Amino acid sequence: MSKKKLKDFFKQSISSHIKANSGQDVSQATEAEVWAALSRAIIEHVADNWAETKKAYDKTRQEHYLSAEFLVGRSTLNNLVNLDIYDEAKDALKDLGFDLTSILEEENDAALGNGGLGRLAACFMDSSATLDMPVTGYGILYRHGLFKQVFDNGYQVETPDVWMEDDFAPVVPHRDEKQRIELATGDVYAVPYDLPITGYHTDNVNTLRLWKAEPLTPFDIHDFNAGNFQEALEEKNQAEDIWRVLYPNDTTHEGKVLRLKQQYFFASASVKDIIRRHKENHGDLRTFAEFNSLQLNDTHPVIAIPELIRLFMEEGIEFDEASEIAKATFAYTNHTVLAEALEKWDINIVKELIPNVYSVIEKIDAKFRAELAEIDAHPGKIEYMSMIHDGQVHMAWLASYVSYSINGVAQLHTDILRKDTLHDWEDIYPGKINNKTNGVTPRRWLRNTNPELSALITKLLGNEDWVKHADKLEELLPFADDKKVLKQFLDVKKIKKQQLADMVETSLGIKVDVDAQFDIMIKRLHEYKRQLLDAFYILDLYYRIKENPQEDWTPRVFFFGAKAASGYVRAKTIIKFINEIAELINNDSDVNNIIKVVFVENYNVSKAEVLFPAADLSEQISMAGKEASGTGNMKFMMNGALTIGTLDGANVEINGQVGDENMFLFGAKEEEIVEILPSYDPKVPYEKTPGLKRVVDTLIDGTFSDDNQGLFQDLYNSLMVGDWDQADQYYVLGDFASYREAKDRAAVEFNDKETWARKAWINISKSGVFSSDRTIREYVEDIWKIEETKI
Ligand code: GPW
Repeated sequence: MSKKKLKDFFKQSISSHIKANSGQDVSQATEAEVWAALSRAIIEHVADNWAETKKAYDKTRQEHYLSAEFLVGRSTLNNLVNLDIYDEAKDALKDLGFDLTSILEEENDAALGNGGLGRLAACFMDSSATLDMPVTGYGILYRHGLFKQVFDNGYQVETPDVWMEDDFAPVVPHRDEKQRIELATGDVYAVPYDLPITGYHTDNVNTLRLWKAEPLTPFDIHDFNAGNFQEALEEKNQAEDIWRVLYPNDTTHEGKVLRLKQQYFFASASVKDIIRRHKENHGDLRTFAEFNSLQLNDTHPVIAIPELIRLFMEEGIEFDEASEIAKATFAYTNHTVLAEALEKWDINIVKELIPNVYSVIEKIDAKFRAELAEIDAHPGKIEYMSMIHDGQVHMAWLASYVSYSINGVAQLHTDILRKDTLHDWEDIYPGKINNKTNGVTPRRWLRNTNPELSALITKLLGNEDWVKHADKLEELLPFADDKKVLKQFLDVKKIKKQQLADMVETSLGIKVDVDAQFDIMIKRLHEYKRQLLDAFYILDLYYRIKENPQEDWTPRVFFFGAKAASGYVRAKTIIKFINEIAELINNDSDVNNIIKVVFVENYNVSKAEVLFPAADLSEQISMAGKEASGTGNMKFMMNGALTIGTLDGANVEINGQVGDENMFLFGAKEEEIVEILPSYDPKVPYEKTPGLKRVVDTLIDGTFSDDNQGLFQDLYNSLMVGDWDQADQYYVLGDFASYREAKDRAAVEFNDKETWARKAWINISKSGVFSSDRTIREYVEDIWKIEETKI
């Protein structure tokens, strides 16, 4: 279509969607209505290709990506750029009297995920579509996504995320493809809502299928007629509970019945949908594994395994054959080695909610035990590895047994799976465990959030091919010695820092200096990620500046963004502690022209899009061995920030790309931690490291107030009291000296702008391998065995 025709199409389509929805002329519409109409116009624009893509995929082997979370964020800008219709949409809106940029601000984030795991799934959707791969995502259309965070006197308060009313314009329902879900508490329907997933500069349009629950009947007419209005709506309420809200836990497992209900609900709906499609397209259920593979994003969808076997048995296939098909169908991704995240369900919960599924799990368990006895495995080992033991169903073991592939998400993480978490599985099924280092989509995280840097890259490389072939970023490397280019990079960085500064001033009323070093730590709040280490550093720096105001201190702004799970008291205490530090520093005129602390409220994907491009220094400071991969580390790198980090997760691979000289490594290594911890006494660094005692003691000496709730005392105790496996489990005090040395060095080096820019440029040039396109290609080649299917 010509540019003129496209623009006319958008004008016409937006106008008529507004008329149809509100009975009004576009000139009367609100910006929110225009955004919704634009979303519908985009769907109209891709509709034919979308249908054709589905048809093409139905003829071939397909991958189905099951995930309880898809942290999509906003879609519209991404779609306009991918479809190469940004200018036409902008011009169309201009003619209609609207400004595209402010229309795009109307879109609420789809916060259907907690953090890294959910955002990874969203990046995978983008890459699969861009690579024309037959991949469909399946999840839940949560009515309320991750809670909205507000600060009240420095404390985190959670409020519901109201991101959609009764409908959400970018998704389309397919009521004809609804599924009936069998629950002991009463059956419900699962109705699919499809979000189109556009790829960058391709015609293929993939699908993210999100399920909503509905009652079988809208209300009970007999109860209603009898005047029992509550009872009349009971079934409806039960169904709505299922998709009401995303559980706010990141890397911790809570054995709540409703959560199992959610998991079973979307797993069952997805499996039924996939089986239906397979039957329609290929007839014979016995060819299922030839045409379908299901990737389980952590253990959250693992209940799909017994469900698939159960459904096959209902179709007359014997258990043994059905389980062999399942073994050729499922693949499992593990995202953590933290024990508290490995999902286990009390037998009674599973039995009561889904008795027929439970009896299949028992069969799988028996088959596994028999297979292990066959190879003379030690009885103790069999017991430990079995899916059912100690009164619980062990989801990770169920996944590990049945899946034909188990993958970790960064090399170090996979190594730890092999040697620790899953070492028994590695012994018995050598080769099953494999690595797929995470990646992030360069469309959202570079091209769209940093158009200024993208324009510079495109100018230097001569075209935009790098957006689809991120390995081409390596061709930027020679410019690391080009002073003019480095100057241009610094100019871009300043623009991005100004944009963040503006956001912070508008939303929090804090003014920051864009020439200061922007030091940013954004991720979920968790003890293992060690926001506390950063906080102690800042507080120590504050005291050092107070003592020596005349020294040549590098101006710095320390940014945080983090949500804590609502029930995770200690994490919430750390938020309060950082906010107390911010109060102290930002209001002290002796220091606030040198350093400031900004805790960005309600950190989410849209705020991340402003934060990543503005960073000079990227904080990746987890205790070595704990962060499976990290993906924020990759987004910072792509945008030209230097990493300060431990050798953990994908930091190890970032280090492999850029070398020691282009990042700031510190802290104990994983193999050292293993040696140190058994005899570790945090009181030793506490006493010995100059300055450390002073900052740790602020938790108990009245420097800060937690309104006498004992929260800071508990945090202090978590560091200082108890045996080695209790006191300072995450080695905050142990790594403090090394962290301070590295961060002081990063501050000094920042003063040499050109050297800093050169290092940042090397980081950008070497970031191509962290494109999720690379990751998806590896899944495709090694696990999924699917083929590019271009329409
Ligand atoms: F516990 N991750 C996450 F493993 O964001 F399931 N939520 C989770 O519930 C889990 C893991 C789970 C993260 C990892 O912490 C992070 O290191 C990794 O980069 C990310 O998943 C994507 O693999």
